[in-house]
Amino acid sequence: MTATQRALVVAVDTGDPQRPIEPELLEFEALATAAGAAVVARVVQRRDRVDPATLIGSGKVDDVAAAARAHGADVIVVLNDLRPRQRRNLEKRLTLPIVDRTMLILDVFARHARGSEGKLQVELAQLRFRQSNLIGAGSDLSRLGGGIGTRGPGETKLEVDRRRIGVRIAVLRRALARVERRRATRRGASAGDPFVALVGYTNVGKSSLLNVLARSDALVADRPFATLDPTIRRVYLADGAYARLADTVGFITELPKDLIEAFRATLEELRDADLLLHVVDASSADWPRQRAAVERILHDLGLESIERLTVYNKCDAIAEGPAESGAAYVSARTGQGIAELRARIVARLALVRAGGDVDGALVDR
Ligand SMILES: Nc1nc2c(ncn2[C@@H]2O[C@H](COP(=O)(O)OP(=O)(O)OP(=O)(O)O)[C@@H](O)[C@H]2O)c(=O)[nH]1
Ligand SMILES: [Mg+2]
Repeated sequence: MTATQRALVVAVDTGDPQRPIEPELLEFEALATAAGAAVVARVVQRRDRVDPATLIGSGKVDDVAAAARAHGADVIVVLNDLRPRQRRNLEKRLTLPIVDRTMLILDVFARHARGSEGKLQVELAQLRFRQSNLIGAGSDLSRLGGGIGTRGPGETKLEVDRRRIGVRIAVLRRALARVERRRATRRGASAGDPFVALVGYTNVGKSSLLNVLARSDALVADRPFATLDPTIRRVYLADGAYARLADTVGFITELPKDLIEAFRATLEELRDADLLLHVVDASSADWPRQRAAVERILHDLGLESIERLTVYNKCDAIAEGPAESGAAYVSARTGQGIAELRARIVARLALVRAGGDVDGALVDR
């Protein structure tokens, strides 16, 4: 991206008591920042349901236009997912590019994917999203002028018409299948040690934990989706006992389905895990919502039957945390609880090996 884009945040709060809007707004603004934008203002409208034509009420659109002018915004980022019709109507009246949550997440991914597989996965997700939301041919994209929502490994290739997007998707699928076959072969060769995988909400400290456990130096950053390319390290557990520990992309509430689709191969590898370490950020007031979102995604991916150990991280940053029997309490920063974590992993793996199908009734989660 060239100059930092000034983003005006727009959201509809439907007042669902199960889903307070504040944590979602904070998370959304962190995504906008990770996409390289500066959030200049917020407009939140409280209404029972979104407007089918313009998302926010028609009168509110004028307020948004005024706020955008007053703050010199050059992009509108919308928390709620937009239907193609809502997007078109808003763009007509606001004459600014409109980026919704899915586009923002895809954009953060596009900015940070490094490996060839990650790049292919991101481009595939972007194209599928553009295709299903009727974005993609010429006008919208050139109006975005290379800012958020347009960036990607395939940026120039995105400027093709819809018919060619279909062709490009087929090419990407084949390329990804080749990369995945190569990876599967490599994985087979390193089998032996049990396979343990870190899963959890984005930014909870999964990579930091991998680093303390494996004494490695995977990328750690205080922003969503720092890790996009899967990493595996050999980790010492106890005398003569090692595990292969995998770090992977973090989850987020309503992970866009096009992303899940594109990252399916990476996520499906989790099925081979003997044990999942579900890392939770105990220092975040938002941890119960994050934890529930992860549980839902694990379920959707068909991973709920894999043995799971909950690991509350960042315990250095709280006076009193959640208390859950069977869970581990650690700090990747101070090393507190790490020795116990290794011991718990050994114990859980022993149960998995002994029982084959030890169920939750026997094991405290
Ligand atoms: N206070 C505290 N901060 C931590 C701890 N572990 C990680 N962090 C911080 O949390 C932020 C995220 O850490 P990462 O390890 O990158 O988190 P992640 O889960 O891998 O994040 P993604 O890959 O982006 O999903 C960084 O700023 C870390 O320094 C901890 O035990 N205590
Ligand atoms: Mg990470």
